[in-house]
Amino acid sequence: MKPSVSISIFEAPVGMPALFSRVTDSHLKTIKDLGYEGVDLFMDNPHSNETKEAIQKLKEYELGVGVVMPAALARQGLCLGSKEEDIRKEAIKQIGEIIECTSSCQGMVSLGLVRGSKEEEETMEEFLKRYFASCEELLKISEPLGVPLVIEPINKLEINTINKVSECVEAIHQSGLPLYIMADTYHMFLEEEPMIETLQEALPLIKHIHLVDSNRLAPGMGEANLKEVYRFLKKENYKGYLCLEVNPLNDPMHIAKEGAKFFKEMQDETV
Ligand code: LER
Ligand code: MN
Repeated sequence: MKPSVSISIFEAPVGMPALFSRVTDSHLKTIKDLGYEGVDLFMDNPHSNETKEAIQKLKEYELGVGVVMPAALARQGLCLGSKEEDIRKEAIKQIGEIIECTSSCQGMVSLGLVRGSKEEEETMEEFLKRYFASCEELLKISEPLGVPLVIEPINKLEINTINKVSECVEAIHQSGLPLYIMADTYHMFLEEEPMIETLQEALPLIKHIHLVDSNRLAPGMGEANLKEVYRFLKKENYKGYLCLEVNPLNDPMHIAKEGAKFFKEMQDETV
């Protein structure tokens, strides 16, 4: 299991769970020195110089890229489940370009907030039909490039579709598409305690995990039993990233250190 942190290429707006804002030498040095092995990357424009430099710098520091997150596009109103065809098409175009960029750093791409919310008067089936039609378009780009697409269940205060990991398992099976899950324990804490049973069922589809406490801070800073989650994943031989996709508050260094302390303690325990 590989510990990692979230970082944004652009200046992260308040409320975006990027532990570090901007891919600078000093941030990457801190991440590396604290023993993290990679990052999840908030990306908006795959063509910008900032993005190209960020990918280059991550390679220099030998930090892996777990998942690239296009959440900023959702903030601009783009979503893959939109009823408005031009919005849906534009979302497919821009996320398609992010997938192409991600293939240069061996990451995966998240289809989390960018799926969007369903209209009040429509059924979930109607929404999911449009969303999975968009995913099918994106798979035509991602599959030849070997970039897995992961769906993140997100709590209902942020979005009204696929709030639970268990719903995500069912939706993926029904779609029949080769899509995977990115589980986030912060959302799981709000939506489906106890987590272990759900994780157990979803494990064959889970490719990535945001390991975040109940208050969206580092493991050990809130109320979720993440030691139990860690021990379970270790026992199940999960080999992916455990990413601190957390709020920086005003002190990202402190939170990064708290996360590193948690991982050190857990690694020592299971040697
Ligand atoms: C959304 O709340 C979330 O957890 C992030 O992964 C952003 O995409
Ligand atoms: Mn997340």
